[in-house]
Amino acid sequence: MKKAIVTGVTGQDGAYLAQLLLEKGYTVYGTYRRTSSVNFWRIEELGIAQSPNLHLVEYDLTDLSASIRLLQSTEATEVYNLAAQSFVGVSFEQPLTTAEITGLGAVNLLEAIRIVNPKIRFYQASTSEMFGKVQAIPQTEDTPFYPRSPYGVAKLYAHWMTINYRESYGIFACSGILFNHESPLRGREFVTRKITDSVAKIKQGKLDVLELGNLDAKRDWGFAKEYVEGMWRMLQVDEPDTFVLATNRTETVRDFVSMAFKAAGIEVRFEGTAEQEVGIDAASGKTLVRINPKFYRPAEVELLIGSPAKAREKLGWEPKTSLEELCRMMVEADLRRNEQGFSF
Ligand code: NDP
Ligand code: GDR
Repeated sequence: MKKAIVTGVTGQDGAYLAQLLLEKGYTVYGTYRRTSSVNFWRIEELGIAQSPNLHLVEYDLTDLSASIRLLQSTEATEVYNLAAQSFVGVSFEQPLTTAEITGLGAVNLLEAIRIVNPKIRFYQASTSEMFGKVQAIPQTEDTPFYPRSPYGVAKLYAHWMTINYRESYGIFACSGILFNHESPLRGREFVTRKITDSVAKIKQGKLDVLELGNLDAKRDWGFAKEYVEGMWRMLQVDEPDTFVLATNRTETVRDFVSMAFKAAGIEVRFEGTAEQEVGIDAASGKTLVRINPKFYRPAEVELLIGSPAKAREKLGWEPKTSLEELCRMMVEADLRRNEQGFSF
C-alpha cells in the first residue's frame, strides 16, 4: 500500500487530494495545525474524516524537527506540500509570517527529505501569483515571473528551492504552477466563495449588499477537484518537472458576480465607474453590489490566463468543468448550507 503525506489537509485542496489518494488505495497522512478549535469541516463534508486509511497528524510546517519526524514516523514515499498562508490579501499585513510558512516552510520539508530519504517524491504547490504583472499571454512554464505580493514572492522562493533541490540532490521534486481553482470547499475569504455565499444570503433575505474590491481583475478559474488529480499525476511520471495547470479562459470578478446572481435567478446590471460602481437588481432596482476600497490591494495582479498545453501533453491532464457549471455548483451548495445554518 502506497503512503502519502498531504500537508494542509484541513484546506480546500488538501481535502480533495486526500479523497483522491484514498480512492486510489493510498494510506494518507493528513497534517493539521494545533489550534484552540481545529476544524475538519471539509474532510467531513467529503465523508472521509472517519476513513481507516486517513491518519490525521498534528504538524506545523515551520518546524524542521517536526518535518524530519513526520517523514521518519510515516515512511511515506510521496509528500504533497499544500500547507501555506495562502491568502494574498493577508500577506500584505503579515509578510514575515507568510515568508516563514509559505516560503521557508517548503524548505523544511525539502531538507527533511534530503536527510531522511532522498527517494521521497515531493510536490510543491506553486501558483500563478508568481507571474503577477504578467510578462506574456498566456502564461506558460517558461514565462518570466514578476510577483506582486509578499505571498507571490514567498511562493516564488519555494518554487526555485524545489527546482534547486531537484538539480542539486536529484530529488524527485515537482512544482505545479496552479491557476486559481475553486469549489464549494473554498474558504470564504477568497472572492469566488465570498460572492457565492453572499449571493445565497441575498437570495434568502439574510444580507442586503455584497461589498467587493477590484471588479476588473481577471482570473483563470478552474475546479479544484480536477486540479488535485493533476498534482497526483505530476508525481507518477518518470522525470520530475514543472507544470502549469489552468483552463486557458479568463473572466473578470464582475463577470463572476453576474454569473453567480444568474445561478440564483437574479439579473444584475452594473452602473457607474471606479469606487462609485454598483450592481443593481434589474427587476427591483435595488443595489446588491457596491465597492468598498478596503478590499483593494496595495499592488494588484490584473490579468491571469494560463496555458495547460504541457500538462495536457505530458500528463494527459485536462480541465473539464466550465466556469458556469463551477459557479452554479458553488451557489447551490451555499444556498443549501445557508438554509441549514451552516457557518463555514
Ligand atoms: P487553503 O488556505 O484552503 O489551505 C491551506 C492549508 O495550509 C490549511 O490546511 C492550513 O491549515 C494549512 N497551514 C497554514 N499554515 C500552516 C502551518 N504553519 N503549518 C501547517 N499547515 C499550515 O489553501 P488551498 O487548499 O486553496 O491551497 C492549497 C495550496 O495551494 C496552498 O499552498 C496555496 O497557496 C496553493 N495554491 C492554491 C491555489 C488555489 O487557487 N486554491 C492556486 C495555486 C496555489 P489551517 O486550516 O489550520 O489554516
Ligand atoms: P487570489 O484570489 O488573490 O487570486 O489568490 P482571491 O479570490 O483572494 O482574489 C481574486 C481577485 O479578486 C479581487 N477581489 C477580491 N478578493 C477578495 N478576496 N475579496 C474581495 O472582496 C475582492 N474584491 C475583489 C482580488 O483583488 C483579486 O484580484 C488565490 C489564492 O488561492 C492563492 O493562494 C492562489 O495562489 C491564487 O489564487 C492562484
